[in-house]
Amino acid sequence: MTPNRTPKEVREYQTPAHGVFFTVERTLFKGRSRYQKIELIQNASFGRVLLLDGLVQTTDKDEFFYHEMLVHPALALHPAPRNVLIIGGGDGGALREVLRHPVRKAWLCEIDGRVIEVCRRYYPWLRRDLADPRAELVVADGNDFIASTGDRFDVVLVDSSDPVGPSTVLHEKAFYARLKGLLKPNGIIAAQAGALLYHQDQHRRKYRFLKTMFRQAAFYLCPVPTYPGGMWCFVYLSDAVPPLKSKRRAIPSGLKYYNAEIHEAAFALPNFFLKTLGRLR
Ligand code: AG3
Repeated sequence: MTPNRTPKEVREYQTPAHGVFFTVERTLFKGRSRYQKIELIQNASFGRVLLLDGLVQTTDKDEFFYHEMLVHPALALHPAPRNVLIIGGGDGGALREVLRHPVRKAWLCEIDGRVIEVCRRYYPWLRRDLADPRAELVVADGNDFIASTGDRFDVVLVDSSDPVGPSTVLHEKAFYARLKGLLKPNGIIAAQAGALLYHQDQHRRKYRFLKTMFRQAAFYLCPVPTYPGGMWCFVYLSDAVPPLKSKRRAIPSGLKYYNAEIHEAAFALPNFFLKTLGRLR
């Protein structure tokens, strides 16, 4: 008789009563930095799975949904994206997508050097891309970096964690005001904004201030199967370039999710969310 052994697993509680789990084939890294708990495990269905403080950040199987949709809507619309800043994104997925475009320079500003160290060891794209002469790694708090940098950016991408907990500051008005001050003419910001199903109050609050700050402020969506609720929100912000029906530069080849039709469709929002945003009564 085979003994009935429960396999080792990691879980994310997406609400106190619901969540996802991954059985652990192998623990690649488990440790604590001064900022957070870092776990990288190997799972038979999803490949490598990175969790920070128990929240799923990146899985091999579905990271492209998220990273392509964070990066390409803004990068494809900007007429000439030369300087691009990524805040967060220590796993390098966003940087990988940015470098598919003919940018001059991409800054990766990640607060946790330990995350970079671990990801560099296990994600070949991060090793490759950090060696790209266009990439500059800055290990710093995004808020401090944007307060002190003398550079200006065509596109800023915010690849932060959830709009609750330690990342809360990266979802607030003061942060967006500072980001806006760093944009060159035609500048665009795209930021991950949290779960469609779970962060409605934060979305309402955020939309209220964003639409007073930017001529173009829009939420857009894409599925991320392993994230809470399965459907994820992003914001698109610009004073110059509307998100829809703008002229697009060539879309890089070889993408797995993003295309011209997905772009237009991503800005269509369900009624309950339009109500949250005050765009439907
Ligand atoms: N940053 C957003 C992850 C949020 C996921 N939230 C969660 N699992 N509760 C992703 C970093 C990937 N570069």
